[in-house]
Formats: sequence, structure tokens, C-alpha cells
Amino acid sequence: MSQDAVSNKCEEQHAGGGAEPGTRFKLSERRFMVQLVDSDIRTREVLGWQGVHVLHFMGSSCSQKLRIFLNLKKIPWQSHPIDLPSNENMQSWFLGINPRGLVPVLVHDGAVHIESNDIIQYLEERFPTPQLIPAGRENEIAALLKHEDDLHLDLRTLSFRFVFAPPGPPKPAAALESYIANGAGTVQGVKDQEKQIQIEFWQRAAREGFTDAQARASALKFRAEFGALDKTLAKQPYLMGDHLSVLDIAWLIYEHRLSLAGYPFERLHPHVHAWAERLRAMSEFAKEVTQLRHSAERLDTIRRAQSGNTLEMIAGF
Ligand SMILES: N[C@@H](CCC(=O)N[C@@H](CS)C(=O)NCC(=O)O)C(=O)O
Repeated sequence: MSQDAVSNKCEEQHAGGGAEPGTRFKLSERRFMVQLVDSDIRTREVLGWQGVHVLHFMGSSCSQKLRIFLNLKKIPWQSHPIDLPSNENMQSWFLGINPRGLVPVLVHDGAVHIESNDIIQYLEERFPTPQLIPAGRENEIAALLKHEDDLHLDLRTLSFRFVFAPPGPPKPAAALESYIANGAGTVQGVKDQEKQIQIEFWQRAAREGFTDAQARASALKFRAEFGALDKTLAKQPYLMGDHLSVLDIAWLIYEHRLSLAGYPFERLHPHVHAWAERLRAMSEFAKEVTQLRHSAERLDTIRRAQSGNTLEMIAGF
């Protein structure tokens, strides 16, 4: 996701928290951690929530990523579903928790963390086993996760065009007005540019829909990414080597959503396809993704409504 604009993702946000026994990251190496500060949070009740609480949506890719991570770690957590299709995330209560209006959100012992990758890196530190970020590679992984997050709006474009395909504007004007008007508008006490990116994304979608040109541009970015991942997976079982890591979780989620959109993984990236099938067969993954696949009938209906313009045709794959 347009990370240049997310300039308020500061380093060392947790520095005040002090090193705890077992902490693997040196404080000076912590990157991109987004723990909200008191003035960002208007829904004050969450400050009293003890334990691990997750605000999430069943069909959200970033939420799926976090839930798979929690499954693999066997971390007990309390679920707070946020209904994205009815725009619950654009209501004042939720914006009082995450001023960006995005899921997932972690509330851990009253501290609010946003950004799925930051949440995962934070939890890895607090719950080190099984290890999903290889020791000594924390900074590398942080950079690779940031790169993955940079493509989030491309994933969203292809999802809305080929998977969700809403008949009208994806966010009605009233929901957007509520989004604009509510929440602190700050992250870590600084005016949040990410919210503006979200507003512009939805306003543009209302004006233009998700055009062929946008879909093609986004699909081509993924072709380059998955082409590179395919070469890696030709040589090793997982993206970081011999062991499953958070990178596998993050990219599996993209692969999964894109395959629902009609991206031809098996033909273009056979090693990625085989790796994804292996991961999807694991219960920790299956639980979060397989049940959410559209039925063949539903996808057919969406495709027919697009007059046969499939992702493959539009992207020229
Ligand atoms: N960079 C954010 C992206 C989060 C994000 O965009 N989440 C989506 C769901 S996957 C969302 O909340 N969308 C709001 C909406 O559809 O209104 C993260 O990794 O947490």
C-alpha cells in the first residue's frame, strides 16, 4: 500500500515499553510498528480490554493473514467481528479504535495495534513459539512484509473488480461521509495521510469503478511479484528457505484472493501453485480460506455479468 504516504509509521514505537525477557528484536531494530497513542483512541472502552482481542472480518485478506498466524501460534484470542460489507468500519465506534478504519486491529492488554504486518511482528515477539520469523532475519522480513503491504490496494482493485463486483459504488456516500467525519484522524498523534489515501481510493471507485486499465496495471504488478516467487519456490519449499514463515502466510493470502479473481497461477507460476495447494491443505490455513471461496455458481454469475471479460483477458495473460 502506498507506503511513501504512510510516513507516520515510525521506528521504535515500542521503545517506551522496555525489553522483556525473551524479546528477540533489539529496540533499535524495530521497524514500522504502529501502536496507537492515547490521543488517537476515542472509543475508550478498549483501554480496559485484557488479553488478546482481534477486531476483524471473516472475508478480509489482512484479517485472514492474522488469523492464520494466530492459529499456527495457538494464541487464544477474543473475536470482535467487524462487518465490512455494511461499512461498520466507517462508523464512529470503530474509527474511535482505528482512525484508519481498517481491519484487523489488535487490542492487547489495553494497547491498540493497527496494521496487520506490524501486529504480526509484535505478536511474534510476545509469543515466540513456534518461530515464524527466523532469528536474525527480522529486518529483512520487516522490509519484505512492507513490500507485500505496498500491493494491498492492487489486491483490493482486483478483488472488487473480479471477486466482489458490487453493483454500485463499493462505499455509498453516507458511509464515506461518516468515515471522513469520525475518528481522531491521527496515528501516533500525527495527522494520518493513510486515511486520505483510503478516501481517495473509494471516491475514485465511486466515480470510475475498477477500470480495465487499473485492473491490467495491478495484475501486471502481481505477475512480476509471483514470477520472482516462483523462481524462489523452484529451489526451496518455503519463501524464506526450509521453514514456514510469516512471508508464506502473507503471500498465500494474496495468491488465494487472486486465484478467486481468476488469476491463472497453475499455468503462469506452477511452483507457486503447488506451494499454495500445500499450505491450503494445512488446517491452520484451510480454516480461514477454503470456507470463504465463492461457490463456482457465484463466480460464474460475476463473470457473466462482466460480459466474459476475465482477469486473464484484461491483463493479456
Ligand atoms: N495495511 C493494512 C491494510 C488493511 C486493509 O486495507 N484492510 C481491509 C480489509 S483486507 C479493510 O479494512 N478495508 C476496509 C473496507 O473495505 O472498507 C493492514 O495490513 O492492516
